[in-house]
Amino acid sequence: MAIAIAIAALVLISIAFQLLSPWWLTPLASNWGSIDTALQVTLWVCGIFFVALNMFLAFSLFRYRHREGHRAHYDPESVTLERRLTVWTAVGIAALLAPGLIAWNKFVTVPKDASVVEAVGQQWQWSFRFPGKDGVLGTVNSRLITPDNTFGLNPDDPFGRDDILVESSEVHLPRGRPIKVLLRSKDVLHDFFVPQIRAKMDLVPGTVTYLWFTPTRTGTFEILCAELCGVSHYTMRGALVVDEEPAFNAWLSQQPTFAQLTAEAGQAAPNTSNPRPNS
Ligand SMILES: [Cu+2]
Repeated sequence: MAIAIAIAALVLISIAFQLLSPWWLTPLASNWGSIDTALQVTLWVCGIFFVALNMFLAFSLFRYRHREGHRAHYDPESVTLERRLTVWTAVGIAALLAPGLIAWNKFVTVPKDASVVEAVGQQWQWSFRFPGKDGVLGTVNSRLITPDNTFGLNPDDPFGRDDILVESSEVHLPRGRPIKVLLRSKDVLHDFFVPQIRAKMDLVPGTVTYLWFTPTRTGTFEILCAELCGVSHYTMRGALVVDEEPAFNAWLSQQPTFAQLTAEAGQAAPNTSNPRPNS
């Protein structure tokens, strides 16, 4: 009896916590309403089953409690009950999976007109690279990373000369255009996450991952690393500033290109020396 009351109380407290909790999704700032829909459907399906199953358990404990003169009877199989359980479990699982699959299909299908930006993660900061006027990112190699070439750009690749390098962890993007974010890590696993954008993806050393989104409102949003990546993981934050197109173009035009930075560093361009010729 006490257990039945405790289970019913837990259900009611859980519902109250959900209704009164201040911790809810931040207002959406991208096209990913379908991810919110998937989250809501998951919450509702799990919530309904959580309440129904636990209340049934509490009811059964109360209804079939031990009483003098009552005897349990052995009923090992019930075809009707098993059929119902199978059907309703299948409906529940399908309802959980379907919205996620629809959202995932959109998530992995990048629009052809998406503009590209690269986000580079390292312990414990972000930096960013835009392709420049030619629209193509130059090739990179971790072995080429030096204090003067923090992105590891290949100095012999003509596509890399005009790449725009943002060495601060604040990046600007224009509102209303699809953006493909290429994700590259210099060291360990990181995860690019902007709560208001919803989209997040792991950065995996040795490969390039990606995600895409269309910013739908201007503002400054926090970029987080959502993968425990070392002792200072919590400091790995950045800022995503969504501007209207003219303000974005003005900001972008102030960022240096790889060619400008190498010239500043006093290196003759193009630089053909390999910092580790023997490796
Ligand atoms: Cu990290």
